[in-house]
Amino acid sequence: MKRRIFLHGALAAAVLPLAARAAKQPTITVYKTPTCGCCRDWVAHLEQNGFKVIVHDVPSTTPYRAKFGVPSDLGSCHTGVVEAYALEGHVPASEISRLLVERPKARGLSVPGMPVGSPGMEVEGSRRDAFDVVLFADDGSRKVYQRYAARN
Ligand SMILES: [Cu+2]
Repeated sequence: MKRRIFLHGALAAAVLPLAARAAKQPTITVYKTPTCGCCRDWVAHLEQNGFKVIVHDVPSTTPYRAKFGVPSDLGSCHTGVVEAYALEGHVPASEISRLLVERPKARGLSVPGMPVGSPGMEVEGSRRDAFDVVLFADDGSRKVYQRYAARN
C-alpha cells in the first residue's frame, strides 16, 4: 500500500509540470496543403512540445505567406501563426517558445526551404543539414535567430 502511494506521488510529480507547461502554451494555427506529410510531422512535433495546434488544409499556402507578411524567398511548405507572429516552415518548437518569451519586435520566424533533419524533416538516423532559424521584420530586416549545425 505504501509503495502504491509512493508511485502515485512520483507519477504526479512527473506529469504535473508537463501539464502545467502545456496549459500555458498558446495555440498555433497552421495552413498547409492536404497531402503534405512533413507538415503533418511538424504539427506532431509542436503538439509533443505542448502546443495546441489548429490545422487548416488549403489548396496553396502562398496566399497565407502573403497575408502574414512572410517574404517569398523565406518560404517553405507551411505557414503558421502564433499570437502576432508568423511561423514559416520547420521552425523548432524550442525557438517558438523562446520567441514568445523574448517577444522581439518582428514579423516572425522562418526556416526557409525544407532542411533535412529539421523538426518534421527527420530521416533515418540523426542526419541533419545545417540550417538557420531566421527572424524577420516588417521593415525587411532579418537576422539569424538560431543556427543549427550539420550533424551526421
Ligand atoms: Cu516541409
